[in-house]
Amino acid sequence: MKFLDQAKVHIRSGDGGAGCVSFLHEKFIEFGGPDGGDGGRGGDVWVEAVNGLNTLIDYRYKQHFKAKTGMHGMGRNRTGAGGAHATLKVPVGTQVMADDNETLICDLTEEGQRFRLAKGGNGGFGNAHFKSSTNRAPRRANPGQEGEEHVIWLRLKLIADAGIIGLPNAGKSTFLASVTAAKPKIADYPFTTLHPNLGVVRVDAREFVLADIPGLIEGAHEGVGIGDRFLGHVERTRVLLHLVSAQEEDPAGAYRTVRKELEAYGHGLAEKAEIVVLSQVDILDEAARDELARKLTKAVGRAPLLVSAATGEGVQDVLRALMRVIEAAQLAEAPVEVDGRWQQ
Ligand SMILES: Nc1nc2c(ncn2[C@@H]2O[C@H](COP(=O)(O)OP(=O)(O)OP(=O)(O)O)[C@@H](O)[C@H]2O)c(=O)[nH]1
Ligand SMILES: [Mg+2]
Repeated sequence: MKFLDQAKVHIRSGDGGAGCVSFLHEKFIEFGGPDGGDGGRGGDVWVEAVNGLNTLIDYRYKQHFKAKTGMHGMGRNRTGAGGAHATLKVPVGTQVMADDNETLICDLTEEGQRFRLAKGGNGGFGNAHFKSSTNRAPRRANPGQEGEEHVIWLRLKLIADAGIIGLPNAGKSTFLASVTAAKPKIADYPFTTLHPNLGVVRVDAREFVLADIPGLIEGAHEGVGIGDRFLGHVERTRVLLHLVSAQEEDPAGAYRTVRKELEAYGHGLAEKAEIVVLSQVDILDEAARDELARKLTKAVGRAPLLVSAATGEGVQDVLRALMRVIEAAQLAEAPVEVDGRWQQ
């Protein structure tokens, strides 16, 4: 199963600067020769893989990248300066495809890897270039060559940073839909979700990838229901978002059922960081909320966050809590320099 984040981007390299027509005029030099300099080269468009980006979300906000035009040549044989390059910074693992979205242009698998997507136009020759024995005072210069224009696709296979788990109908897909552009199916019957869905969450100018999986029920680890088939998708996440619906009469029991399945499944799922949330709280009044929160606190050992994906209440707090865990995990994994050597 592939989860793709993709973005269509328009790029254009810079035009070359024009060559210059100029003649040397000096008081005691009778026949000043042509001295028009060449135009500068237009800037290229590059793509570069960098660390610290997980998604292509930035390319949903900015889709046009243009390098600068080269400067025109000038008299006294001065060549114009080259135009500035434009560089698309993308996460490691990004593939660049041609405008058919099929032909691979480059595959950026390592940090720092760069590829030139569009070459800047050459600068035009100034008239000094056209001087010859037969034409000692050429009045011609070339315009700069035009830059290249392309449409490209950026594609990135996403790996979820956070996974939403819970019983069927806990509101997992609703939560995902309320914080990302993902459009999972939502309905009031169990097992609405048959495949995991992914979305990109943006919170406080940072971003992470959130996955929603089918609901878990008792016996899921033995293949009851369908949730177990997809637990593998949350194995590589850094944090679990465990939703317990406020519609549950026994929230502690609902919480324990899911925890038991995680433990039985193994693969480190039970040891993963977990943010516990009482979801759909908009259906309850104050007293009922307190009651359910108290029961859940007892089962979990700490107070749950109270959230309603329907009204947005508490949602930002959940996203921030997830982001904190993800960032801490990323920091712990980042290579550090010890005695001049990089350690993983
Ligand atoms: N009032 C209210 N209803 C909600 C909220 N979140 C979800 N629901 C409703 O609860 C039902 C189940 O929501 P889903 O998001 O499909 O639940 P799920 O956990 O993805 O369910 P499965 O995919 O079947 O495991 C739907 O009818 C939703 O409209 C909420 O915050 N408030
Ligand atoms: Mg669902």
